[in-house]
Amino acid sequence: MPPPEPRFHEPIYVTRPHLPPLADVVQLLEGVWERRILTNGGPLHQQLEQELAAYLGVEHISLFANGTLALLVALKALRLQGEVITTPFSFVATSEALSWNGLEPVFADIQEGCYGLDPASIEASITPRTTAILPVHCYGFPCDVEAIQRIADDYNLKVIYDAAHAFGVECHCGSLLQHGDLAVLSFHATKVFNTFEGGAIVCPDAKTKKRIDRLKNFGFVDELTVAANGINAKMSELHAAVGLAQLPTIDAAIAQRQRAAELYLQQLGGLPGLELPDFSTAQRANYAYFPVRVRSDAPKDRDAVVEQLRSHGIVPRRYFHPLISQFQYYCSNPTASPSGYPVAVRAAEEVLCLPIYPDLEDTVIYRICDILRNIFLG
Ligand code: T4K
Repeated sequence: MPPPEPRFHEPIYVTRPHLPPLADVVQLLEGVWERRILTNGGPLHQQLEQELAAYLGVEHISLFANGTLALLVALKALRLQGEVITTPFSFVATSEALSWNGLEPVFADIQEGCYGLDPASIEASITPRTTAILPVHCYGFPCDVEAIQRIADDYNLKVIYDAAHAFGVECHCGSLLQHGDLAVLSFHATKVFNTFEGGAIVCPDAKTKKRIDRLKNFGFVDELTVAANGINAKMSELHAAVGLAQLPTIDAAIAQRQRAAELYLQQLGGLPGLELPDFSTAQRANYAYFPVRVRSDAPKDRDAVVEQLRSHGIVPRRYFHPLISQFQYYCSNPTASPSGYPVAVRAAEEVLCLPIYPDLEDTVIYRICDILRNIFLG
């Protein structure tokens, strides 16, 4: 028997930030107050880089003020030009990072199920001007990394993964973040691991990390030398303190997310027209999102389901509607026509991300599932 219905006094949002114990953050901040090293690669920044690399199972990591700046610098670090094949089914920052680098986004289609770029569509989008591929591990589901790497090798293209959603995800060969030339994380408040605002680039070697570390610090090599057109994209000690205090709590937080996802799967299985996410494509999933599909044979369309949930104080999100390519800024892009990415168009019409976060109560999940059962079973 499900527990009794909760009484909602406040809306239930798609996510709620995971926070470390405040006392642990304050303890770290006491050291900052003593040292008066607030930013520019201070000791907490360095410690977090080391601890994250160890936790994530990668060699080198460079911290950033946010994921968007990390994407900007990752693309810059690879000295790209021309066209970059990317997905329209993502947060707009993915394409904005290309435009800020003077690169042209070329929108290709995604795959059913994992929502990552479709290798066949990537290959069909390659032109003599293509220099790289920018796929997204959408919702933390791994892209087809092997097929994408094969294409990159065949056509001599770089691969930069937007791994904003993929903190802690593992595939059969270890960390998903090891794939591609670079992988970029977001530590925004809404992410599995957050530093309020923050991000990182996973680098394959020390030389690349050095270049990236310089780029995020105005391009300075030393006091007298600026070697590249850099930017200020550094993470401060305050944000690093939040990350250091949070990291020891992350395994438990992911386990809580998994529990919530399993409860949804158990409660929503078999509803006609409602397709549930498949987390089994990762060796270790992070349950960052719980995207369901309201299929065309469902009794109501996706937007009507959103309205009904909202009327009960539940605020899911339609990530990622509209598609990036449908925003006004990208309308004049030659590849913006929806005919080029039918799978992404359908996903943008059907996906609904239900609330999921570590302290989401079972009673709330039961209530959300009751509302959905009423809609789908009539
Ligand atoms: N690449 C991808 C694939 C991304 O998804 C993102 C960011 C990026 C790159 C860029 O990384 P960052 O530069 O952001 O590090 C949110 C986030 O702002 C954004 O980080 C994220 N993707 C995107 C998918 O979601 P919104 O517009 O949905 O945020 P907002 O403010 O509506 O937040 C969603 C819900 O979360 C709210 O309804 C309530 C809750 N919330 C939010 C915040 C900020 C809280 O409870 N507390 C909070 O502090 O974009």
